[in-house]
Amino acid sequence: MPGLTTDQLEQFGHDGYLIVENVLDSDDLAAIRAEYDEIMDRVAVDLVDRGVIRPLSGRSFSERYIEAFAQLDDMYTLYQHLEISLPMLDLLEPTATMNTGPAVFGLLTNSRLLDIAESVIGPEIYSNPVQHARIKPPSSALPDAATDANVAKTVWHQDAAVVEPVADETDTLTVWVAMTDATVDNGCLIAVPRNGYQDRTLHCPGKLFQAEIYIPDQIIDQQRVIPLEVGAGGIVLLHKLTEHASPDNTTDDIRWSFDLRYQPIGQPTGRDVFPGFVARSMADPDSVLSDHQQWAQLWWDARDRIASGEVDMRFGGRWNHNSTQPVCA
Ligand SMILES: O=C(O)CCC(=O)C(=O)O
Repeated sequence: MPGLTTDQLEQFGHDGYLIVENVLDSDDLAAIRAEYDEIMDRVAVDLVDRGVIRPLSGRSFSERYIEAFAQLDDMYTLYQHLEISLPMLDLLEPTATMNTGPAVFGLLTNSRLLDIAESVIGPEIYSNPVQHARIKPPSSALPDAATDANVAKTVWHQDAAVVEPVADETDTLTVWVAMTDATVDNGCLIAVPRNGYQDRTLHCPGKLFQAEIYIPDQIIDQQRVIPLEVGAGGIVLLHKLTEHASPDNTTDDIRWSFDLRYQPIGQPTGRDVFPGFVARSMADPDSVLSDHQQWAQLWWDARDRIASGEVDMRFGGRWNHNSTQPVCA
């Protein structure tokens, strides 16, 4: 599949978002679903053996996920096995886990995603480690206090605000991949079109977790908010300054997506305790990381370095000065 057309690029430049349908094919989606089915089965067996949950009766991933979720007090018990990054906690457990499976690596290095990324950022492509799996059960199945954007609604923010200031000039592109249809009802992305240039908006430090920074609702131009619905296998591109969020999932099924980020090689990622890698390079093809095991090992090594205190997580301070602003109260 070729990259973006000139019209699509122009639209992206103007609006700060672009919906592209049918980017992943059914084999791509099936590989990821199979990986997640396997994880779900493995984790469920362990949780049942330990008496944490009752055996699951659901057949599909979605049914089993919702059923397991409803029985857990702590979402991380299950979620940490499904997320594709480490939790942004100051104190990371040495046993913290995540999914670094081959299907996720296949997604990060998918040639159609890279063709599209290349249209925007050029042929020297680095996979930025700010990446997440979001598997959102019906909001009715969530505990009232659940605010984590991996499973609950996502507060307003710009992606340029979630990284360290060292990456302020980095040309990061967010590629949001729909694993299920994303609709208004199940909490698709919503965004404020940029209309060309826009700067960083004020963000407040997160209330429960410092890392969950947010733009207060009252400074979002609500009249201009639009939903970004897209079918399973489609993607949404976001400019790093585009204000976006996602509302509650009011359906009775899951809303599942991955958000990945790409940037030109050599620019700071803004989260350098986590590992990125060269995903495509015309200038130095030998530098491309194509071995899944090597990539996975980068993440486990990062976990060990952070958990042992060899490196600090070092995140989240950049918006703390706004905590006394009335708008952040
Ligand atoms: O999927 C979501 O709910 C939020 C995704 C997001 O904020 C992002 O991709 O930056």
